[in-house]
Amino acid sequence: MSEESATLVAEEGIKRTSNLLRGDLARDLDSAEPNLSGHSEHLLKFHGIYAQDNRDVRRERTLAGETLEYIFMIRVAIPGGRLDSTQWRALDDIAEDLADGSIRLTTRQAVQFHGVVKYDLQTLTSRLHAHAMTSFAACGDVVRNTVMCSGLVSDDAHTHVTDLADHLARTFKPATQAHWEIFVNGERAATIEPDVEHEFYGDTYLPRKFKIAIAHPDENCVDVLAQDLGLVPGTHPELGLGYNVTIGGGLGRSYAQPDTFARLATPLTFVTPEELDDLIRAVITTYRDLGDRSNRRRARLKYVAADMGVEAFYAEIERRYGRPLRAPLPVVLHEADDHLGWRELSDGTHEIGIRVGAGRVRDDEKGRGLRSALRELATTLELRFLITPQQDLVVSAIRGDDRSLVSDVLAKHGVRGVEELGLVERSALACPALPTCGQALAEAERRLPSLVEGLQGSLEASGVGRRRLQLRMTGCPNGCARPAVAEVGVVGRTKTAYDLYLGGGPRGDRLATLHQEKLKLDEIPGVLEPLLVRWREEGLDGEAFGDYYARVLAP
Ligand code: SRM
Ligand code: SF4
Repeated sequence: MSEESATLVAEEGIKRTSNLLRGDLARDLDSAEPNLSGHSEHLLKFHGIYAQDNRDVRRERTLAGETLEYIFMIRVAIPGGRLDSTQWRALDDIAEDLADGSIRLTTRQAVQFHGVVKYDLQTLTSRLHAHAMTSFAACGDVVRNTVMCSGLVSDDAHTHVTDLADHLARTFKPATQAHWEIFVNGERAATIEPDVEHEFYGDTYLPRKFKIAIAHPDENCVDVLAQDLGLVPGTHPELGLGYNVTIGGGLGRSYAQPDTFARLATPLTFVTPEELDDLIRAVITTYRDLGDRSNRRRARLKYVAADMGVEAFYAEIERRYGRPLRAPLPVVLHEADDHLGWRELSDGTHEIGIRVGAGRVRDDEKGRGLRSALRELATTLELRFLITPQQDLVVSAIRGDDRSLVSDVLAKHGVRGVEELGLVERSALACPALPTCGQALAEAERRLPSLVEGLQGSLEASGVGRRRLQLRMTGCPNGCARPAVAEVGVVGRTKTAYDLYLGGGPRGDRLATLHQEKLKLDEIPGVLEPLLVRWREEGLDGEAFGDYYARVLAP
């Protein structure tokens, strides 16, 4: 092994020797063991699957000398979060037959199934395939699920963008046939011709994940500056419609590695639709070749930008692009729309945004609730389902005549309307954390309702009135619910302690700052209340809490 390759992380070797993401997966999936080997677990991620164990019983099982309860999470990549009724019913069937009974909507408009056992993985992936869905490349060191504001799909004014997330998914999905051989059509595995991968991936793919978002020009629900690459549709005075491109964002940090940090993307250029793919290829190959393959914690594009300096980084992209990078148009970001409630669209159809609550679509113990409601709607009507980057769901393409039917079904199953939601609850996000996430240091999704209640209490006690307060909670600093850009970010540090970040904003254009470390969850409302009082007393007209904090209180 050369000195250079000796410094590469083990995952690089696993990729290189995997025969384009096959490795021993087929054999390991067939074995009688309930789990897979370490190498296979890494390759599995490219196929959208995470090996996990139920952490609620990890300790007692270990103490009793029993094997862990091995379970799998499968993430379904859904470009722009767009599904039809048939697909929604298929997802609902999978939740019932093969997972833990829930459909988990993610902050990147994907769907996750939790609690799947090894022997059901191929059945599940085949069912997805039968309904034109896939988990392939939803995880792994590749271009991930592209997020796109649901308003760009619903709104007639943006038809030129409607299919962009699908286009990017097709263009940047790995070319290897491994997924179809192993997870969909096993019998072909023995006979298949050797296949080739895209040049921009090569046989070791990217150093880590690469994320793209397409923002609405009038609102930033996708948190475009948190992405490796962001696209904001705009009109150039000479070139017409196209995209402003932002680059080098990312939010994850690690307590163990102080040289990791959250970073907002910076504007790169303006491209026409015809130029877009070439530009993305230039960015991806820059990342492929210059990203740090010796330290996975620092392997994201943002560190290439920060370490090289923006000027040199842009020059390298330009060289690979082979044309001068045009100056970007000024990008002005607007407050995120939560897409909740009813709206009538310009084509005369209607849509309703439904608050899901940490993205978890399920029924209550009596078998009633959101999951049943959505199933009934998907069975009765031909609808469009749009997952939002806030873990909520917009049910769209509702004909005028069907609007009352939709309202009745939701009411019958006890689904609350937007007017019944508290203002903290309305925009609160949380990552899954315990018991499934292997990286969780603390609870998040399961403790979100009590934190929401506490903060709602602080909001009311402070006399602020009916004003929004954006809360995001995660079980560790990886930042999966994007707390680093929230007005109030609560980030797990130990089993019982959280760091409190304040001062991000509703436009997603500023990082929050650390306000106080190692708080217990029930201390957080008390810490916030006096700050909310000051906001009421000193805030400017219409000023959001995050903006006030950043202007007046931030250290
Ligand atoms: Fe994430 C890892 C869940 C969006 C940054 N994320 C994980 C894993 C897979 C844990 C693991 O590696 O073992 C989590 C699965 C837990 C479980 O049990 O389900 C997980 N991430 C999620 C989701 C489901 C959170 C949610 O509540 O919806 C989101 C799924 C997105 C999707 O559909 O593709 C999710 N993750 C994000 C975001 C937000 C975004 O992309 O808009 C971020 C911050 C942005 C960024 O990438 O910087 C994010 N997740 C991470 C990181 C830190 C990466 C880094 O380079 O710093 C990790 C850790 C890792 O990759 O090793 C991580
Ligand atoms: Fe897991 Fe941390 Fe992501 Fe939460 S933020 S899902 S705890 S990796």
